[in-house]
Amino acid sequence: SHPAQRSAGIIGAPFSKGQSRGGVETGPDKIRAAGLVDRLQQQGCAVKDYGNLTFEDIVPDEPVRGSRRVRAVGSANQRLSEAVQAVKKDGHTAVMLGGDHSLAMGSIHGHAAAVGPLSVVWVDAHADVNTPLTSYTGNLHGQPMSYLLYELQSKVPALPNFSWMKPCVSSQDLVYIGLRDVDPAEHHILKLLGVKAFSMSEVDQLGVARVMEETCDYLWDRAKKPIHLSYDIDAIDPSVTPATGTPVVGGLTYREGLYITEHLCQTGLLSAVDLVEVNALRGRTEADVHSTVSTAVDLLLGCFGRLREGNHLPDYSLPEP
Ligand code: NNH
Ligand code: MN
Ligand code: MN
Ligand code: MN
Repeated sequence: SHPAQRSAGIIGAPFSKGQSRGGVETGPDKIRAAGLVDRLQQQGCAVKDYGNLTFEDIVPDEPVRGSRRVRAVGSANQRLSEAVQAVKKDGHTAVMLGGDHSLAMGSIHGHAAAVGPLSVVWVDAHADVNTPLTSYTGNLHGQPMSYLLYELQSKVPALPNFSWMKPCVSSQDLVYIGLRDVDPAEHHILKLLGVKAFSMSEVDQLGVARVMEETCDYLWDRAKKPIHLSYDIDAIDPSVTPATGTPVVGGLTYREGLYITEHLCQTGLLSAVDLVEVNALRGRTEADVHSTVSTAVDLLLGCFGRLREGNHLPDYSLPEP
C-alpha cells in the first residue's frame, strides 16, 4: 500500500529569542542543507519551500512578568501564524523548521485559523505549559501551550505584541509524548486539566506502538480532526540528538521517535508539523551535530510516508531485459 503522499509546504523560522542560547536560529538552514527537500521529492512528495521568515529586532524589549524577549516572540509568532495560514490555504501540509519552541504558538495558531479545531500531539521532554507567572527560567519556549489552551486563559497575563494571539486548543485535544522534565506548576496544570500524557514511564510500560494506538483512540474519541505534530528534538535521547539547548537523559530512542512519525503519517490526518530546537552550536563534535540534524530530517521524512520497510513510487515498473 502507498501512504498518503501529501505535499509539503516548508517554512523556515530562524528564531531563537524564546530561550537564551544562540545557534537554534540556524536550524532551518542546517536541516535543508542535510537534503530535506531533495529527499522528500525522491520519496514522491511534492514540496514547496517558502524560504525563511525574517524577524524584526525589537529594542527595547525589557522583561515582562519575568519573561524575556516577549515583544520579539509576540511579533515573530504573529508573522509565523500568517505564513502558516498561507501554506494551509495553498493546500500543503505545513512544515515549520525552528527555531525554538516558542514558535509553536504562531504555528498552531495559524494552523487552527486556517483549518479549524485541531488535535495536537506534542512530542517533547518538556511540557512547555508554564505561564509567565510559573516559569523558573523566564524563557518563552517553556510556555507556548499556556497561551494556546482555552482552559488556561484566566491564568495568563496579557503580554505586549500578543494581542493577536487567541487560544485555539482544547485540553482534551492535546496529547504529550516523551515527558521527563516537567516543572511542578506544569504538573499541576496537566493534572488540573486532565491532559493526556505519555511520559517516558508510559513509553517504557506500554511500548511506543501502544502509546500511538492509545493516542489516536483518545484524540478520535470525539471527532477526527486535522493533527498538528509539534516535535521538539529534545524528546529524543541526547545520545542520538545531543545538539539541542536543554538535553535530558532517558529519552526516546531513534526508533521510537521515528515510529511516532510513521504512525501519525498513516492516519492521513497529519496537517502540520513543527521540528524545533535543533541547535548546531550545542553539539560538542561535528558528529553530534550530524546525528542531530540527520535525525530531524528522518523524522520529517517519516511524516511524509517514508517507511523503514522501503518505498517505491506508484508508477514504478521493473526494467525489461
Ligand atoms: N520547563 C523549562 C522552562 O519552562 C524548560 C523548557 N525547555 C525546553 N522545552 N526545552 O521544550 O523553561
Ligand atoms: Mn519544547
Ligand atoms: Mn523540550
Ligand atoms: Mn506498489
